[in-house]
Amino acid sequence: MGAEPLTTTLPRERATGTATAVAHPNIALIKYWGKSDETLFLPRTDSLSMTLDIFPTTTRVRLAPAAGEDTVVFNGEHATGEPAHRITAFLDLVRERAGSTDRAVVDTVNTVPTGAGLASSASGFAALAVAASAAYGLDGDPRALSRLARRGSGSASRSLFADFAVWHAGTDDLSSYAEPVEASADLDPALVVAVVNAGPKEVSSRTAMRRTMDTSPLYEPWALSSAADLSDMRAALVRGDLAAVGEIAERNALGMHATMLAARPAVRYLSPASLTVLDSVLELRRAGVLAHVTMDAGPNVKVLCRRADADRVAATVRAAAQGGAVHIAGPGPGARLLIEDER
Ligand code: 2P0
Repeated sequence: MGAEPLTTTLPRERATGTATAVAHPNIALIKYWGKSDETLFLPRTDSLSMTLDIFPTTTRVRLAPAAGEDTVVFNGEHATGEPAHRITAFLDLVRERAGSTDRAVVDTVNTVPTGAGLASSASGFAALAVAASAAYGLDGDPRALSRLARRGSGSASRSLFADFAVWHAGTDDLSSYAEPVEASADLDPALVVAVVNAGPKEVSSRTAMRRTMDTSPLYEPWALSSAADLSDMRAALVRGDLAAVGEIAERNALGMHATMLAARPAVRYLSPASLTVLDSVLELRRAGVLAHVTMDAGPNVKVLCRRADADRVAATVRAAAQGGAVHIAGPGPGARLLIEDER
């Protein structure tokens, strides 16, 4: 399972003025939880993820030199408020680096079904970083794009890359970037996404990770153990040991949720329905099916299993998910520019 290079890089003198890029979501198997620098989006720990092959985000950036402000269109609707502000703040960074004052029209189509419970900030800022870099004529090198995407949302740094990626926490803007991680072709994994509650979250991940770092006595022990989890995970990926990959991912995620439960006040994302899905995965394991869970800043559960077992795992968690949707994903492609003909 090789890392797919970005298919197109554009030298600076070739600012295109208009560019369209596509990127996919990623799910962390070793979690990012906590920042050492909130302005630069430097994480406290390294993290490692699998890019998915479902629910791409496609983003077109068109420079509008005559316009007085940026325009953001999200799934055909004019965006305002915080979502539009985050995109304008990101474009300000791009303009500063490109030495440009041109405003832009950003048109984003996100294919995650409403309520699918998969965050779109990772695929969204990865696609925006690639499209905006081309439109404004910035460096299209994958590392530069990963560093830039990080400034929109930390997890976006990993969606630049196909299959598995590690995000090095680093110590400054230059040293904090993601890159592909070696994994055996024997792994052949699937992630079954069980949507147990698609409602809006009560505490944003940004607020929750800050509170956890500031108040949870379990945070530092988890951060330390996460470093060990990451090196164990890398070795398991190389030897194609999906059982070990799953075990490590599950303990890392449960540990992250433990840090939040010990925060003051506690942050609890897992619901009774999440725990019912967790129990159904334990049942699968007792029946000899290789399956492990990971959960993010919400109640949905993702189950890592062999691709050959994905339908069976999906049927089991669908029954446990109490009417929630279930999606099956495999390892997905890296972010890339679209050539005009593809649109
Ligand atoms: C992750 N999550 O590694 C972790 C695990 C949620 C739990 O990255 O503040 O939207 O924009 O950098 O990337 C969600 O946080 O946060 C996240 P910001 P982001 O996938």
